[in-house]
Amino acid sequence: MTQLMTIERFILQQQARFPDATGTLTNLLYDIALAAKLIASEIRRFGLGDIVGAAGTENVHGERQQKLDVFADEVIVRMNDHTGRLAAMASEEHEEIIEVAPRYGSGKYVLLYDPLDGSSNIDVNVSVGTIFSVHRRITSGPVGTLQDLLQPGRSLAVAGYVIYGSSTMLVYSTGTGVHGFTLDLSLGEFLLSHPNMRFPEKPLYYSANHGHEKHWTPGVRRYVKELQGLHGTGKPPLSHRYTGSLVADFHRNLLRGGVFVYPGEVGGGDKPNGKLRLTYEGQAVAFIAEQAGGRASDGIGDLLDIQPHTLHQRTPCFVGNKELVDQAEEFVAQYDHEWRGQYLPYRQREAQLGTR
Ligand code: AHM
Ligand code: MG
Repeated sequence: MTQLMTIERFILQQQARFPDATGTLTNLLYDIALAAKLIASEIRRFGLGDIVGAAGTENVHGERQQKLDVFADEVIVRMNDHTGRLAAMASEEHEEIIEVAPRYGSGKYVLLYDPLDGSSNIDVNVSVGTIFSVHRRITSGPVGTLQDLLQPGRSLAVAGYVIYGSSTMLVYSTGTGVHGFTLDLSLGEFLLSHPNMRFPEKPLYYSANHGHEKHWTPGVRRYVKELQGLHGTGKPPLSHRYTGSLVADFHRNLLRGGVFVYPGEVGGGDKPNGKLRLTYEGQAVAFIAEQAGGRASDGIGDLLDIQPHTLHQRTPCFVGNKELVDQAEEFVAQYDHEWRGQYLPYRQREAQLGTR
């Protein structure tokens, strides 16, 4: 009989390769996998909840969507706030750092997450996701601090995402490749379905919100034309695919090859640093991309090298096959001189602070 590789078994095997490991990270990953199962189960029931709710409540649609975000957030907090594994957390749903009570011990790690990314897609039955990243704690007081949470992606211990799609998948990396697990509903277990995920050499897709094109810089516009094969270089065009859920777009591009583009906006656009949050969206996909043979950039340099200054700061993001991301940087360098200051204010600030 073929041996089923559950996520627990796989993580334990990985841990065995590091004799000094205490198992904390392993258990933290179990906690996240369990939270993912609970969120997946609630998402599956969501449509039915709507029918039930429609009987008595006004405006159930909006309220319910709100509740699913909050539900996902609460599940993750409750699953992790008492285990002694974490010193602090940060979530898209919380303006401030989520402190972990000192009575639960001061854990060695901090967790950053977006509990339900792509939430505008919940109502219309398009895939959504959970994104998470884990840093080793760097301070030593009784509770974790912002300093522990604001570290460059380069020093991540774990990053991953869960996609709630036609099936639920958990994809993660601890820095030794990227591994994907599919939730088997009959067993209630995540089973290894995609070991050692790598971007295919020949990319098929690019993902970008073309509705914002008039706010793109000249470099980004030219870059996207290049992706469309319009520069007469003889390269085959990439097809365009965009869902508005980062996890879904990134996951498809990881499996089929491609690049996700959310640039900074200029010329009256209201997103000078793009839309993605650096710490719990950008860093996580960047870490996974690199581990899968790809990379991520903010258009100027590696996204993993950016030192965050605030929990919810945004970053322009080009992530996917390495050569496609390299190419984005080339176009920005060649055509966007006049925009750089406006386009990437926090890079400027970093330069002023001398942190890069
Ligand atoms: P959210 O965290 O509020 O859901 O926003 C992030 C999402 C990403 O999943 C997605 O890539 C992006 O927003 C889509 O933005 P837009 O609708 O501007 O294309
Ligand atoms: Mg989000």
